[in-house]
Amino acid sequence: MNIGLIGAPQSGKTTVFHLLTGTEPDPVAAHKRESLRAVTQVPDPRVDKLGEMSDSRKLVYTTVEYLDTPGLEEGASKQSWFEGVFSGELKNADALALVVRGFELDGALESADPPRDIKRVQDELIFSDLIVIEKRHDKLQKQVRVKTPSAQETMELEVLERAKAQLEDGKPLRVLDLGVHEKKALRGFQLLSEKPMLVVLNLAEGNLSNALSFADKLTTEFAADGMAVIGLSAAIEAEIARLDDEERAVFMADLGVSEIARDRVLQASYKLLGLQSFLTTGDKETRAWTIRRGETAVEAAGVIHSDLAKGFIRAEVVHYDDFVRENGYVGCKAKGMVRLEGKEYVVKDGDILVIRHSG
Ligand SMILES: Nc1nc2c(ncn2[C@@H]2O[C@H](COP(=O)(O)OP(=O)(O)OP(=O)(O)O)[C@@H](O)[C@H]2O)c(=O)[nH]1
Ligand SMILES: [Mg+2]
Repeated sequence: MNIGLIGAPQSGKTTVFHLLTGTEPDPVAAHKRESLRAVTQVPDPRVDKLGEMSDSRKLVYTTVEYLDTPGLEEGASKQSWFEGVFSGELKNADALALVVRGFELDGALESADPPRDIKRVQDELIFSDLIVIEKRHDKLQKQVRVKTPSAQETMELEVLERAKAQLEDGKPLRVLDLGVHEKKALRGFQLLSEKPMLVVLNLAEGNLSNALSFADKLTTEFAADGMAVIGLSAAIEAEIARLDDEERAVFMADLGVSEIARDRVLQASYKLLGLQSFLTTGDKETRAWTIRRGETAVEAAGVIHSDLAKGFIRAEVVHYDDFVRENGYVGCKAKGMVRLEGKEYVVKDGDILVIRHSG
């Protein structure tokens, strides 16, 4: 699963990339203008808690990969942000995180204006998709003029027309209501405005708590476009990351912030991908595993090991909240909270599973 960082030049993409992935800036790599990729763990307090309860020797978290592409070369300002050499990499991403500059920058051509930048990038995404859709639409239309279209082609043409209308209306494809087959018909085009998108508002250091309510305001403003906005200050977060626990508490209290934004962004982008976690726990290890919303017990078993899916008999399921409340398996079993579920059981976020299997 990977998330591509996008945004206007100098909006703070690379700063946010290093912050989210815990990597250090490398001046040599930056100079080479190569894209950066790094896998990072998604923090999960449930893993920590279960690990403690089970006295696990090892804790394993889920992961997400981030991708940062270099900004445009100087003088390339007329080029669309998404038509450059790195557009292929972005088209391959499962989701996008749009970094928006909320701080004033010396030498910048324009002052910070987050709503303006969000709209601009959104328009760029829509424009880029429109080119792809129109091309395919024209080609298909020519074909159906000379020969009777198959059912598949008729459906595709219909979907393309709906997508085109949506884009011409200035709206992203992510909020177009499509069925499973229609979505599938569009998948191959790797359309950018269809990808889930999180906005990371990179705010100025001063007055951070006011700034965070600004992020909430923007979330409301852009809700209809299917985006969520999270505010942070990459500069402050980078500093927080360098402090020890005690200093960190003091520093955060001074600023009036209660949470590390890095964790919020990582968790939000995980959810944004339509992902959720089920858990396994024991003295050997406590681990969070990734599944998509709606996946079943046998699919979850397959994530752990294909043999578990093949030999699947039943899953013992107890939810994390019950597990903690009853202080572990013994208490849960006594209250009948450990259920036996079959293959088709839809796994919920936070379910703790034991797979019973043959062989
Ligand atoms: N004051 C302040 N400056 C920041 C912050 N985040 C980034 N910057 C500065 O903004 C400039 C651009 O940051 P980058 O992270 O390189 O931005 P970018 O989007 O990767 O830039 P390109 O790749 O060139 O498009 C740098 O000078 C950073 O030091 C922030 O939170 N506060
Ligand atoms: Mg950069």
